[in-house]
Amino acid sequence: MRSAAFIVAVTTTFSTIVSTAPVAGGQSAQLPVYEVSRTSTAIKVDGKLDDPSWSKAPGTRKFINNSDGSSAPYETEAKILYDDNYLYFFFRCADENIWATLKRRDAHLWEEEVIEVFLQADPSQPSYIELEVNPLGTMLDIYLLDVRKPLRYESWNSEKLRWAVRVAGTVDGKGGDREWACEIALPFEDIVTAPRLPPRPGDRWRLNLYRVESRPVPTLLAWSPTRKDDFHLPGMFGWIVFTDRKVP
Ligand SMILES: [Ca+2]
Ligand SMILES: [Ca+2]
Repeated sequence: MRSAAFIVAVTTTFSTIVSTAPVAGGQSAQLPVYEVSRTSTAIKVDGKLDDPSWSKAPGTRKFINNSDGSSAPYETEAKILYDDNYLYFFFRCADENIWATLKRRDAHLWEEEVIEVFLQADPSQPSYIELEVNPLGTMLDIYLLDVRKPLRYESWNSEKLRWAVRVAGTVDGKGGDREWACEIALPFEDIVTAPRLPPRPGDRWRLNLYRVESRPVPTLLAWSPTRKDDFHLPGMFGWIVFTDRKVP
């Protein structure tokens, strides 16, 4: 169910506009809203945050525990930009022990450490896209027709999808690491349910961003916590709003 109430409050430091969603017990959860700036220069997808556009893009609020919205032990931040052809994501994950082993595209990356993007461009339709990237740079891309009803994801691949990771540490499950980062460029041409492509200022899509941590402590983190042990709850996704704010 979608919330009728949309924008409740605005602050300036982070994109912390919120909307609300009903949750169990008749209470409502606050859903984050991120205003997406438009980049004038193409993003170089190399896992580095050194593009001038990223420095001007606001960060999301810090990721929190998916189960209850409490503050998380690992710092995670994301940024989002768009241009005529792509929706860009940047994740930065502080991590003292980075771990993943899976190297085959579309492997079950969620069983290890990974970041995830869930995007529902038309909230009136049940379909959504799921992307996962692990610190080894392995991609899982899925097109779901409905909740947990994917097209065969080993064969559905976004052809123009680009991504890269950068690791400050070693991906070996041993301590002494600092962080890892991931950059993704998702081509609009694969977001087939979007009401308008490219999106125009004011267009609103549903989105959630997640992080699965395994070592040292298994933890599920979210930008917009679903408050269940389940990421596939589009009604609990946050919102992105495309703006005409331009960054270099
Ligand atoms: Ca870790
Ligand atoms: Ca795939």
